[in-house]
Amino acid sequence: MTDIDTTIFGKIVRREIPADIVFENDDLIAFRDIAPSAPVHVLFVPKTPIASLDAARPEHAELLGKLMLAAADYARAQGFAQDGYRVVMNCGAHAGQTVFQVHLHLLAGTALGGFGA
Ligand code: DGP
Repeated sequence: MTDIDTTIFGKIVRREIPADIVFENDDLIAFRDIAPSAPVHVLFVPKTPIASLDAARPEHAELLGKLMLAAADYARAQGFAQDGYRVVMNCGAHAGQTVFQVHLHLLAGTALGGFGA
């Protein structure tokens, strides 16, 4: 099995564990983070296995673009674009990546201090 299949996010895609899913299409799924760092904290996860940004290759460019645009579309639709929001992708141990399937954090709903998720 490959990355997303063996991660907790694979279990969410397969509905083996519950999650507050806010968006899904053939390419990706988005759900609320279990330990939110902001009033709004949603994770955007591609369904194609990619362990981290370091494992991304040119053939993943379109999918990663779709991931960014899905987060932007969601933020706009929810009314966060006017005041602003943050997207973060952790890569590897020093960034604090804990789930080894690429995912984009969307943080919104308040003025975000400092930098990071
Ligand atoms: P990162 O540190 O960038 O790998 O972020 C992983 C995030 O995944 C972290 O903020 C917590 C979240 N997370 C971990 N397990 C679960 C889970 O079972 N459900 C949900 N909704 N989020 C989870």
